[in-house]
Amino acid sequence: MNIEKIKSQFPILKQKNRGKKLIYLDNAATSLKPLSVIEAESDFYKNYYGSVHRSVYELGEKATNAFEGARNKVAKFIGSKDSSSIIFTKGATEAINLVADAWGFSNLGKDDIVLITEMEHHANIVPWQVITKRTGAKLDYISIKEDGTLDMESLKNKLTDKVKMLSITQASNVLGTINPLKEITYLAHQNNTLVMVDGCQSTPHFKIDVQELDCDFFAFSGHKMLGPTGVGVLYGKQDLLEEMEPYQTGGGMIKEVGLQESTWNDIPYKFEAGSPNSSQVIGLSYAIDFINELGINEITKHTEMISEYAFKELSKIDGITIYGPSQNRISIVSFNIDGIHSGDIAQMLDYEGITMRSGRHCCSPLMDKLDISSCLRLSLYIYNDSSEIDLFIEKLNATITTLS
Ligand code: C6P
Repeated sequence: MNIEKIKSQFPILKQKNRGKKLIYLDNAATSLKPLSVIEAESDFYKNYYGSVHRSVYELGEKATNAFEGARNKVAKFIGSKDSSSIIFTKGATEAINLVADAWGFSNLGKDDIVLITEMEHHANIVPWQVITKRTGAKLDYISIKEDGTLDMESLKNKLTDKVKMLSITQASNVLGTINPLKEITYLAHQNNTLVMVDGCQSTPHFKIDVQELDCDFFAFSGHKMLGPTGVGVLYGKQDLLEEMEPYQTGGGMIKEVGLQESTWNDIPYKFEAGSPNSSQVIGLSYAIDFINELGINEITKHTEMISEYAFKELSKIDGITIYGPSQNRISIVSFNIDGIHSGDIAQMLDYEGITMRSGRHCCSPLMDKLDISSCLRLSLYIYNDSSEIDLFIEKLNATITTLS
């Protein structure tokens, strides 16, 4: 990939950070936006803005066509055979809440079990805590091993006939671990357990094929894959979505409304109450175009290559502990330096123009499991190159010397 050409399409990379050249290493939190995505939203507001799904006038019709065109594009992007399986949400968090609430309330009962893993983000923990409390079900955790991979023996042992749902991240936002999802869905389905996948960190990095994975639900956020904030996607198998009660109610999601009762619209509209986030959805479709033009496999290759380089260079630092496996990972490297607080390092690097996240990364149970209060996280994407990693390592070494 031509990284300089890619960089030139991201206007914010011309900005300075604390007066220094911006080195953006916080892509797992959110990615930067190419000009085509920024302009797509502006073009919508300038040239064909109107109310989606509700208008007979030309502008509204154009807006609706763009919105539904985005749905088709998302379906193709993740290998869904039908666009009615694609529900737009405001992010992965809302998508997981939707399933926990709408599926969980009708399908979980006393003593049923929802299984998640010790490496989940709070977005894939808390919604399940709430729904299991409401329904009398139990929440249980699959262990992770010392090397940060999933303990498949623990998974097999915990997969009893009481387990109705297994909700799991495809890639960890701290460890970088990629979970063997095909094997997991196979085991779960043998047990009549549904599988919900948190695809927040995987979707920006490698090809997703929900049919091949055979997962029942799949969630991701647009803003981590070059798209706007405020838009995410829930994929669900059609029969499951059809059986589920709505998550939110109001305009757009109904067929008929009487004084006391209403009937629900077909999927996906049953789950899209209210005027939708149309500009963000359209922006997301341009992000998908951008990714498709580069080629998702090229993106995988590039991010694997630079993260392997970063992993190798970080491993040379005295007193470093790197979390997660050395192989089969996405381009996230989390670490701590003996005797120095992660927040102090992140703050000093910020003054060198280098933006990284430090803290608990919305993964408190994982932090407890690793027996740490926080860590630093480097996360790379398409516009990062090895010279940025060299600069980062140089500044990190200088910071360690200053703070030791
Ligand atoms: N992780 C991070 O810095 P939202 O906020 O809905 O777009 O995504 C939530 C979410 C769910 N699952 C995983 C695996 C995630 O990494 C995230 C978001 C960011 O790691 C913000 S905390």
